[in-house]
Amino acid sequence: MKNTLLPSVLVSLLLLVGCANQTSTPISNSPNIVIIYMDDLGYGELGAYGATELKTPNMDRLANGGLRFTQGHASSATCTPSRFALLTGMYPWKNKRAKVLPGSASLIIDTTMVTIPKVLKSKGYTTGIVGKWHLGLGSGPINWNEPISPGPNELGFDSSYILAATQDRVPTVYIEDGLVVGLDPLDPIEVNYKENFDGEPTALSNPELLKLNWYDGHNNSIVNGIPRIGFMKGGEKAKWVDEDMADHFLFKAQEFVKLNKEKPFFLYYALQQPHVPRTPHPRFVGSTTMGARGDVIVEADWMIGEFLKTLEDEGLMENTLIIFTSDNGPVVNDGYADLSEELLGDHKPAGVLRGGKYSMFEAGTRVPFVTYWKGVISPGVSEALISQIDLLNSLASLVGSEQTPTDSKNLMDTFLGKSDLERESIVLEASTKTILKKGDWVLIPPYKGPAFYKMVRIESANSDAYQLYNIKEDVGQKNDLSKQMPEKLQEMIEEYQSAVATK
Ligand code: NG6
Ligand code: CA
Repeated sequence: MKNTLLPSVLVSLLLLVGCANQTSTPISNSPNIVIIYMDDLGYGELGAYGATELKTPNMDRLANGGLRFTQGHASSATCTPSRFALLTGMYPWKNKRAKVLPGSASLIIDTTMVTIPKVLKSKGYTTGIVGKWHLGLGSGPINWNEPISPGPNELGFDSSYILAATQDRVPTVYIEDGLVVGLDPLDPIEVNYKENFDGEPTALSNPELLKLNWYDGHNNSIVNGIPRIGFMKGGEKAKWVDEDMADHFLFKAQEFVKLNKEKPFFLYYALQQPHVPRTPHPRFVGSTTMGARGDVIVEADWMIGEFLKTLEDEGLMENTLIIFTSDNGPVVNDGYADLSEELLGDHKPAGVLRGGKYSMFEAGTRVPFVTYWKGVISPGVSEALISQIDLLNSLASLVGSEQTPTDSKNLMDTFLGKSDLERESIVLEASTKTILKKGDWVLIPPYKGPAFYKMVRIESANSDAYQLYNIKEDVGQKNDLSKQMPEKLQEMIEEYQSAVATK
């Protein structure tokens, strides 16, 4: 039976219950669920979030046709920890291994842990991931020429089509259900993050082979003329074509939907844009005046539009909850000389917020966050403080599964726009440091380190003293109130200490 068709008796019954409670149309408790997860997309990059220099009609369609959260947070200002928290509902700072990982890292989620795909699978969902993983693979040194396990398929995903770490880290191959796609057994893959393989070109030894220059780091193996982090040998036929990656993932995401449309499905569609290296397909090159970074955002927007068309063509729009968000805040120069900084113009990736990727300031974790469900979620804006960490128990509640005792709060009614319930507070992480956000207040404890990350040109928020901000009155975090408001400061310090003590 098609999951959009409920037996008519059940429908009438549900309608009756709905009327008795004077609520709107009753909702299905097993809609398809899609998480569209961007990589490094900032709070200010969507038209719907105030961007004027970039056109994002498809992301805006979700944001304006759904519920647009103005205080939706990733759990961390970098990728791996945010993705860990998204899937497990656990604060990433509780897992020492939840740090930006090399491509050779082993899996950092214990296979006994509860995850979103496991919860949904237990309720009959078919579950899949397409796109960026970055949570490690295997349980020791990885042999890329044999089935690689454990990975997403051991954490509740029925199918997986992933890039292991990041687009800038080796191995630069796709992995489907634990197997490198297109691998020629006569040309095995070797990966090393410490030293190069004899005679293999690197960005330092053979700069003439580069079509894109490195700015910081990124000077190891060269693949497709792009220098990467880490060394790789072999696997020639299996290597991805960077410019085709977005189309490739879109195709896989569409294929997953078409294959699984008869039963409820969960798809984690983790796009690689606008993370470095930014490699727009030629048809998107020059689609903005901002160079590669702007062009890949437009490219990603187009992909999302095509993906939505597939849901429409398959008649699934009214029965699919879409969650759109990003793993951390924006960065313009993240280690490649791709002119994104020079060509940025008036675009403000972080919008009105201070900081960016890696930063403890608001733009590190406050990201675009939208819930969209045609006919069920009324278009609107919510100022509720929510986090991606809350999706685990919220989705569990939606599908009638039990709550997991973890850091995830059931805010499903808020995600559906039926309530203003929000988190009372949240501990956010940036580059292994933690801060507290509670109500209108943000406390940033003292941390050693540069106040400004020179290479990426982002303010870290490191300081010798506590900082206190009222983000309702001062969203740009310009006025540190720690000296003016000693009592509030003390209260927040105590809250922070007790929040990080509860392991
Ligand atoms: C940094 C990389 C950066 C990016 C980041 C991870 C350098 C100089 N910088 O170490 O380019 O890959 O790691 O980004 O190598 S994340 O979004 O996956 O967290
Ligand atoms: Ca990221």
